[in-house]
Amino acid sequence: MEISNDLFEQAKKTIPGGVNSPVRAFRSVGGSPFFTKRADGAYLYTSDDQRLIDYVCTWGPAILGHNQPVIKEAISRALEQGTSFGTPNPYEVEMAELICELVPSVEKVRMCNSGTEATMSSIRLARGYTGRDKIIKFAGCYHGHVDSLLVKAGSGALTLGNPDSAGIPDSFARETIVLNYNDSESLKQTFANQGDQIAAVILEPYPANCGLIFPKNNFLQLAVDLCKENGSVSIFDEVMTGFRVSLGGVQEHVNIIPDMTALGKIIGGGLPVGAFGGRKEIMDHLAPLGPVYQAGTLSGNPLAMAAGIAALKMLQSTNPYKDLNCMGRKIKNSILQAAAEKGVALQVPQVGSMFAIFFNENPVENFDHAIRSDVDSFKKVFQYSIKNGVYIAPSAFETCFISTCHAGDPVDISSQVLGDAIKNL
Ligand code: KE4
Repeated sequence: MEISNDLFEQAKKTIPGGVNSPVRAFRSVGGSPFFTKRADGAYLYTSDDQRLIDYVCTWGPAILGHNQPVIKEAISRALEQGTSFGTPNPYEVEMAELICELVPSVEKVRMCNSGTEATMSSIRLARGYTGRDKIIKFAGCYHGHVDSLLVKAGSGALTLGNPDSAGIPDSFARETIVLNYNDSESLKQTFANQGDQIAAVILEPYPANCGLIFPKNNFLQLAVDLCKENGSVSIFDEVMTGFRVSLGGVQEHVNIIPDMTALGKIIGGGLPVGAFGGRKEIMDHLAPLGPVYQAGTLSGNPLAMAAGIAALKMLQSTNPYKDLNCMGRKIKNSILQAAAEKGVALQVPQVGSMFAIFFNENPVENFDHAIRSDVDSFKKVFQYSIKNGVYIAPSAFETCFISTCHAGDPVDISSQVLGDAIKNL
């Protein structure tokens, strides 16, 4: 019996479903999850003594690879001074200045402890700033487990087949308008009908929680412009794409600047962090300056700040984005090549170090297209790949991530294995 299986049975006795986050349970890809003993570079080392090339990268943070020496050194240096102070500390200022320097929309930023906190606080601030209640989100976008955003959500919710979670009062859901991503007409119409009630539009600029989807027909600029015209707040949820697609996120990549941005993952260097920032006049509505309350015991924690600063500075100095994109293209092309040989219809949306695999005849431009993809074929590819040492996201409705440590053998081996997985269908 594999040790991971024993551990999973044991975990299930005290942790709901045996996991601390649902998507880790492998529910949609079958089998039970492996347990990781340690991680290094591009690899995870499991309790069953398997070495896996990791394309989940702890869901995004590990863009510089696992166990990154520079980040580790920064954490241990900070650790010498203590773990948490509950007072302002110099690291917070350095982190805030870095984010303001690198993310075009951010003039002021507040640190928190997860992407969920970042998006939750962003929409509360937008509501407080505008005095309005309605929020527009898009089907399939996942913004963390925020009550009013767990409506037609992606990621784990979609993976488990319940994009609308139980426990959300109708009164909350009623304040959330759900539209189709890339549907410019419905967005225009909604603003025409009730623009003066809309506090904010929140969107993943590149939705990556229902596979990976790209904007078309200037959809992002339209969302930002309609908000400006109607006195609403545009919020880019760049928790995943921030510092991943480029140093300044998608907003820098496409030069479309929202009013506010939610961040997380990479800015924690692997430790728990979130952040939300935007225009000064909006951010200054936050307590203690303004009437919108938001707080956090461990917000700006020195260890997490030190780790995140090290990660951002390393990304700034090495600028790995071209190389990451080359690796992404190599994997994409090998999968497409194998699919052509096999006569299998699939799409491989890829940007930089992010890619997804849709078993779908047509390009996937929104949630409805995504859920028509063949998840059984995805499951077979997942199972074949993991048996051959390659771990891709355990859901057809997630995105895979590449780190700087994947260069060379890891990418070459993975391209071969993923290609073989397709041919083996
Ligand atoms: P966290 O609260 O999990 O730190 O961040 C929530 C969040 C917000 N916004 C976006 C765009 C996100 O992708 C996420 C979280 N991403 C998922 C993976 N798709 C985290 C994995 C998990 O839930 O275990």
